[in-house]
Parts: sequence; C-alpha cells; structure tokens
Amino acid sequence: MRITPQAGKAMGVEVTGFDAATASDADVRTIADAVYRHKIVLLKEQELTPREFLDLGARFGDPVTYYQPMYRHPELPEIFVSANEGGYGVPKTGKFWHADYQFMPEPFSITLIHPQVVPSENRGTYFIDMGKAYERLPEDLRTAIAGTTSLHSARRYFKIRPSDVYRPIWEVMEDIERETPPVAQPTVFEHPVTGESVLFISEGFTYSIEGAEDGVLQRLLHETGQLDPECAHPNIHLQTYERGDLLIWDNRSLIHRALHTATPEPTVSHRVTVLDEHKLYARAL
Ligand code: 7UC
Ligand code: FE
Repeated sequence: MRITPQAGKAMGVEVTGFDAATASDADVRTIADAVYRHKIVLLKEQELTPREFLDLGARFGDPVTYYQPMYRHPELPEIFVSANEGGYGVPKTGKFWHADYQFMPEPFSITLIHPQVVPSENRGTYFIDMGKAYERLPEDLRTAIAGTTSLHSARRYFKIRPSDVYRPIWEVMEDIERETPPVAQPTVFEHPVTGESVLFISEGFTYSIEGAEDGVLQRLLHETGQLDPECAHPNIHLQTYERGDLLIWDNRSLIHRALHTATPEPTVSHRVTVLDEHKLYARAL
C-alpha cells in the first residue's frame, strides 16, 4: 500500500496497492487516519462487487441505510445508488452544495463512493474543506457566528417521486416536515478527531442561522465559495473519476456538489455512508 498526495491538487491523498480482501485492521486504520487528516482518500484500481464495497465501508463505521427507498440498491439497501440507467437509483443526485445527511439528526461521519459506469467527461465531485474555509473567513464574520445555531432541512432539494405526481403539493410538503423536521446544529464545531474548527453550513440544506443578523448566512455562503456558479472559487477542489476509483471523504469537514455530465451517456455510482465511533462534534464553538 502506497499513500501519496494527489498530484497537482490542494487536498487529498491517493492510495495504490490497497487490496480490500487482504487489508489488515492496521491498514484500514491508516486509511481512516488519512481521511480525517487529508479529508479525501482515493483508492485506485478497485473492482469491488456491491457486497465487497459494503463490507469495506463497514470497516470505517456502521453503515446507514438511506431513509428514502427509491435510492436503495435492490439487493443491498445500505448502498445508495445515483444512476440514470439500470432501472434503479436516482439520476442527478447531490447537484448542490451539501454535506450528506446534514438535514438529519446524525449526519454521516464518512462517505465512500465507488463509480460503476463513468461517462467520458464532466463527471466528478466538487469539494470545499469547511475547516480551511472557516480559517479564511473575515474576522467579523467569525465573530458574528460564534455560539450560534444553524437550522437545516431537506425541503429545498427534495425530489418528488412518480407516486407524488397526483398528490396535493401541501401533502408532499407535510410529509417532508414530518419525516425530516428541521435539525439544529452548532454553526461552528470542533472536529472530534482532528480538533479543527469546522463551519457546518451549506447552500443546499442550511436555511437559517439563529442568533445571527440577517444576511450573515448569505455572506458565509458567498465567502466560502458556494455561490460561485462557475465553481472557480479558490476554496473549490474538483475530483474527477475513472473506472476503478473508490473515493472516501470526511463528511464532517467537507461539503460537496456533484458534477453531472450534460451528455446523455450512462452513469452509475454506488455510495456507502457510515457513522464512526465519534459524535458529530467534540463541542460547539
Ligand atoms: O437526490 C439527492 O440529491 C439526495 C440528497 C437530497 N441527499 C443526499 C444525502 O445524503 O444527504
Ligand atoms: Fe452527497
């Protein structure tokens, strides 16, 4: 197993020579440490079956099954499927800045993605390290959010299902509020593994900062790079995929946004998400 910084990239490491079938617990701990320290770990040359992928994920924490059945792999419900072909999964998932399950009481610790069918171009994921982004905030903004709480909801990017089409829209909205009521989290928290200060907000899911003045949330989204339509802000890192890649990231520190190909080419990606042994944060800041 060889771990090297991703060439020409501001974050993440690349791992070659990793074999999921023979990896020791020490190997997995080394990879997990790299996820927390470097935020992104790219395992190269993996050809895992859904079962093997799930088993690998389970070595990083307890897998969580996505709450909406339409995303679930038909044989292995713990696997979330983003796909525009194959008869299952959901197309164009996550095309907005977010942390996975940020709108839920327990956001995932670690996300693993194993693309299955990779289109020839423009398929990848943009990332922002919200620990680094917090450090770069103007002093007055950091002061404005100290000790505040943010509210998160799935309502903004909820995807209606074919079965919702003939339903009154308010019933759908009531379902969203009942199934996924707003969740409050500290706007800034201490990462339980690294001790970093992390700004835990996203354009996709965060809708209010309680205790901060109007406009603060918009300024934060702007300063961190989340309102840049070109995704060219210096905080933004683009990770592209090729067949055999298996990407693992720290979902406490990173927010991400999917880059979906504009062509009609097929694309299929499998995801496993886990809760590790730590709480979301060590303390609110
Ligand atoms: O369809 C999607 O974009 C899924 C999104 C609303 N949630 C992903 C997650 O894990 O929070
Ligand atoms: Fe996501």
